[in-house]
Amino acid sequence: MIAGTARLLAIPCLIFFLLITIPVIAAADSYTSAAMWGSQGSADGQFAYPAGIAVSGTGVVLVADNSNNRIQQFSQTGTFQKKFGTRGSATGEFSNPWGVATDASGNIYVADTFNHRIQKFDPSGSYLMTIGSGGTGAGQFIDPAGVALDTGGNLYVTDYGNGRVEKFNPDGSFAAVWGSMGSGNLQFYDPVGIAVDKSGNIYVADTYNHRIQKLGPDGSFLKAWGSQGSGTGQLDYPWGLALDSSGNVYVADSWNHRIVKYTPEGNWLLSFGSDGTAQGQLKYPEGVAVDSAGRVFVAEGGNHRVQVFSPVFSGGMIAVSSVPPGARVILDGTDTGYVTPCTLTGIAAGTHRVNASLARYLTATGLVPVIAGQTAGIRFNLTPPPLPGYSSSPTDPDNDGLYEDLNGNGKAGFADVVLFFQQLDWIAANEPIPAFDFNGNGKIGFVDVVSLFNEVQ
Ligand SMILES: [Ca+2]
Ligand SMILES: [Ca+2]
Ligand SMILES: [Ca+2]
Repeated sequence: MIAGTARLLAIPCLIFFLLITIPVIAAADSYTSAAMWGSQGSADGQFAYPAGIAVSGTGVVLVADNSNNRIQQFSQTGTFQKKFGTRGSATGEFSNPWGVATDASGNIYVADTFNHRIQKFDPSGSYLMTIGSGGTGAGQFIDPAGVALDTGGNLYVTDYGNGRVEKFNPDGSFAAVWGSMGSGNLQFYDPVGIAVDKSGNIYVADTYNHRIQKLGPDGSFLKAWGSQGSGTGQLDYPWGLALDSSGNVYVADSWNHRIVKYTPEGNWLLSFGSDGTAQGQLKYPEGVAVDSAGRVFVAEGGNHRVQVFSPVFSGGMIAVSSVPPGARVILDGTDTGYVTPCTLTGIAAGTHRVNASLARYLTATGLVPVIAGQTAGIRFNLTPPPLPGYSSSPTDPDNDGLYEDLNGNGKAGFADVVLFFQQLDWIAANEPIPAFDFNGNGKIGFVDVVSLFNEVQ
């Protein structure tokens, strides 16, 4: 026994882990202006009070050029590609279009506001259909302002003048109407921006109530946040609203000349922008859209331009898991207080040493390269220490968390049962109990030897 213990101490600490880098976007710390284009006018690439903005799945930027009564299409870097529409009320014509959205096929939906209708176009800008008409009935509008699509291709519209939200089926037929004019829950006062998350929850910029309302997929009231003002948590005429791929909420807080970002639950994360004309400043932002990389596109009604903001990350994240779970996580020699599985946030870019420590299992160590803005993942397979006189750890051939192969030769057999019987007291005193508790009664004893014997027959 003494000789065995001496040999055990001589064994170098074995390391077992898997390292995976997961391309998940971490939380941005701030945003910086990356590009802007446009000026007041009616030439290609110029704007007159641009209102709505959308980024399609194929990456083109569509702008509802409100007072020019047209939709303009750009590349993500601002190269003018095409335009369609002119002032009028015939199909394909507009009267101060406000909101614009695209579906999964790239079809374009335009809130043709003062014509009290939604028009649908194919990705090339050819007219497809008209949805709704002027009025207060089901499926009718007074000045529809915002449009959004869910993952199933259903259309949602903020019916600005009627103070409500309407839903239409993919074929354009009326599906549902929610809300009425007012300031209570599920009441709206001139709502503009609208977006739908992957679960079907509906976010509405309840503009003249200076708040955001969140509805369930069935139109039920979930929560509201915001009040008029310029402080943190306050809004002043929130117009456009968009979601990113994680469901975070971006609001064009128009009269505060800023963009506000919230969690999906409505918790304030950050804001950026201030009143002005310089790059990075905003004037009456009306429309907001977010692309799959997390870049924020803003239609600035007051500056007659589009400005693009890129997320800035000061650090990354490390997602740590282990088998079995519950190990303490030590980062660069300091106990983080977290146990696996967990995610460490705000980690400086560079390589970090991570340890996972669980009572009686061998401590595992790994080096994790962290990239700002990304989540690096590390998973530890924690193993029991070798039995006295053996150099290999026991193994778990069938991966059920029980280590039937006590001598560590990779397979479970009668020799392992004999070893278990011989070292029963040592195992009970030194090995992790769950790894050898073959009958599952929470302790190690002779019955476990019998259970193992029966299992390896
Ligand atoms: Ca097993
Ligand atoms: Ca064995
Ligand atoms: Ca037992």
